[in-house]
Amino acid sequence: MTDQAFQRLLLTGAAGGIGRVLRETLKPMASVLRLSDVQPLGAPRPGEEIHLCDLADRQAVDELVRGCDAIVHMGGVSVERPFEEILEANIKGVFHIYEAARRHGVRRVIYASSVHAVGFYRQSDRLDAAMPTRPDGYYGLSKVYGEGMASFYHDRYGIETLTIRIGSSFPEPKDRRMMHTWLSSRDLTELIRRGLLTPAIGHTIAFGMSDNKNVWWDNARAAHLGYRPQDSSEAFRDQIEQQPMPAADDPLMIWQGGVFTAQGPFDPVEPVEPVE
Ligand code: 15L
Repeated sequence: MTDQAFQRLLLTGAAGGIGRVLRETLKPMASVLRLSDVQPLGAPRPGEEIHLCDLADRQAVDELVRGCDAIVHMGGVSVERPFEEILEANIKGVFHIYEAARRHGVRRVIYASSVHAVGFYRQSDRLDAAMPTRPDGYYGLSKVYGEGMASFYHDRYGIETLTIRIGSSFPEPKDRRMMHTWLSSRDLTELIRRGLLTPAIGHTIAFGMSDNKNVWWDNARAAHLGYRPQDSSEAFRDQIEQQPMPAADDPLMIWQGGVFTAQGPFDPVEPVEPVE
């Protein structure tokens, strides 16, 4: 696979934790890396373009996508939040991205979905990409919506997408659950590279995990990508096992989505008089 495969590659969410890493690691793939976020991104470095952009603004996203060959869509709200916030950045946002891709002839998208699209599976369940989604909140629901968007724009318009259900992409796993879900930045970058460069991927869904010892997910349906993770959470086992063991009924120990399954509701409920 060749590097500098793209003239202009768009990275959304470039100010976020993952985005800041990909700003460095995806640069070799394109002559110009166009970066966007609602948060400041600093001054452009050589070979970069900076576009501050609210994903909820359809016109602004249309301008953002114009002139790009491919899109790595990491932008949006990345945690559980009230529905109205998720609606703007994630649900409208992903529609605006695909609609702009269609209008400007972009043929390939990498879509950052999440473990939270399947967060209400138990940790004892084993999943592949064909199993039904089980979102664990509004955030997870927005990721399911985005996966549907990717499927529809492929079937209707031929735009190809690698949907990555990202587990936990941090420098290190933070707790026992992340021993299963951890994805190193090196492996994430490689998975994105495969998604951008592998011919004829249609709409492929891959679980974004490193070569961890005990995993919940089977990536056989994404085998055509040839993704071979290099890192493993095992390197952090000793330090993670020094943490106190959570209670057996802690969501962290039961659900694939961990604590996200127990967040909300966000609207304070007025006490209701019992009906006689
Ligand atoms: C996600 O989707 C979040 O964006 C990230 O912040 C982590 O919480 C991750 O899932 C996870 O559940 O580990």
